[in-house]
Amino acid sequence: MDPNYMPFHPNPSKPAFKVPAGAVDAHCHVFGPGEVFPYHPARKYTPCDAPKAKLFALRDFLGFERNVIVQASCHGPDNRALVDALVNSDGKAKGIAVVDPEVTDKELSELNAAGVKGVRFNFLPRLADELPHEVYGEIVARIKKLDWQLVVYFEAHDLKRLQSLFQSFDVPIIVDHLGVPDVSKPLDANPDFDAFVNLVSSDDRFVVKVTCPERISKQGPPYDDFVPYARRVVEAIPDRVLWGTDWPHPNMRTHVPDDGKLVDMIPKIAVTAVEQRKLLVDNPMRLYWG
Ligand code: 0GY
Repeated sequence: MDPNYMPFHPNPSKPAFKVPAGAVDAHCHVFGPGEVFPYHPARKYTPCDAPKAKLFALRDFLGFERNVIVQASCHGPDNRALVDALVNSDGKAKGIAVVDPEVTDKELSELNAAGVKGVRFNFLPRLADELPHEVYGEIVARIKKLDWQLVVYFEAHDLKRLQSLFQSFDVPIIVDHLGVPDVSKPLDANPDFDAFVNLVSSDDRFVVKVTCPERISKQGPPYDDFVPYARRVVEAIPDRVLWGTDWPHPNMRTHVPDDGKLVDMIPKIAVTAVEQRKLLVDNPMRLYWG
């Protein structure tokens, strides 16, 4: 592991909030173990090993029933650790892969059979190199045939540049981490976030993950500056939001979150039982197990 990054919380607390039956942690990762599933040679960071058994134990401890495991950049387009977790999950995990433009139809259909439901495009320069935009369009045309979805990871300042690319895609578009807004601004004085909320409210291709307070918050725990931003999106599009732990929280330098405390934030973000059920059960089940 990179020495300046922190491993995941060794001993998370038991959440006080009981998630509804059938809840899905819709954004988490598996890393390695590196001896079995080596990290990608062109990766931009080396994580701590976060193997499937640890993820499944955390799922049970927090009260969740299912996971959506997202391929992170440290494994590049080598989805072997992801597939290994999916096929050993007793049907309780689906996946989002990363693929090369040269991926074959046979490889795509093997990923599909293992439980992959989409691909991720990562637009953060610190994590991945951007491809020519026409290449993204070619990949989307191929995944559409499998009824897959797209997950996009970008930061708020980049939305203007990327919006027309996203709008050219004819598949569900799942936005990671609220589109990474600058939460140091008051909610009512953040035009970039207004533009984001307007976009996702007016176009039902978009689904938003209200995830990652540990990365987005400028204040740190208990991440109060993140809450109104996540709340606004849940209020705007309650049928198109997802929640996840982001375990094992790669690339954290100053602190690692207590996953139990992250679960305890859910009632601040999704206030009513109806909103909580949509966020944690109905929306992810429709998108990933439907
Ligand atoms: C995340 C966030 C991060 C890492 C990755 O692909 C990745 O390596 O997604 C990050 O460093 O922001 O989604 O967990």
